[in-house]
Amino acid sequence: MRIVLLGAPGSGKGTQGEKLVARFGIPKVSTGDALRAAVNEGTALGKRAKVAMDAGELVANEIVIGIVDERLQQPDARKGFILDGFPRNTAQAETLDGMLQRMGSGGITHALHLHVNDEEIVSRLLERAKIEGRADDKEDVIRNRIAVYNAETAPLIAYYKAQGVAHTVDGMGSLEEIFERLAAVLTA
Ligand code: B4P
Repeated sequence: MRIVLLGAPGSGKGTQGEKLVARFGIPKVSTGDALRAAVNEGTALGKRAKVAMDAGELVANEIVIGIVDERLQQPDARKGFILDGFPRNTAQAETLDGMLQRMGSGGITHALHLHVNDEEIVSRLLERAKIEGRADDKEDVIRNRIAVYNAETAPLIAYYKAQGVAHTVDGMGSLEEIFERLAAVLTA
């Protein structure tokens, strides 16, 4: 399985991605986690990424594409993978298709779209802000991240529909309920 998780910020991509790793035994690649690690390490790449992340904007395509390209070359990704937070725009999706073609693996098998309403997103992320204190979990930045999602990332649902691999799943409810909905799609 070569899975892409789509959804607004706070829709549960990272949370459900972890559970999918445990159930299906394939690695997860999170561009958000990789970028936060680079920011914490203070690398040149991290410094560039931080400006965009703190504003709730997308980080430059060449940075995230480099991260994913390197990770998908690792042997454990040959048996499949879960991409969490990538692609986030059409250019990234087209680059990913090209990468998979070059690697001789098939294309994306499932694009799982977690659907959650905006008010729930804001409330989840404000809750996370209290626990983790992430710089981009402030209300004005969250609203901008939602706007960027709607403009740049939401069109990917149609992109993957055209490939016949898109599935929208209700992302509201308990973690277990949502996980079972995703697992049902993957085992259908
Ligand atoms: P990400 O790290 O991908 O941030 P996210 O969208 O907020 O995460 P996610 O959706 O995984 O959070 P989750 O729901 O699991 O990106 C951060 C930034 O990095 C972006 O804004 C951008 O700047 C940059 N970036 C990343 N990838 C990029 C790319 N490809 N191109 C360009 N830039 C990129 O968790 C949210 C909270 O909700 C948690 O606290 C969780 O506990 C809670 N939650 C989850 N499910 C719940 C449920 N069912 N009920 C209640 N709470 C729930």
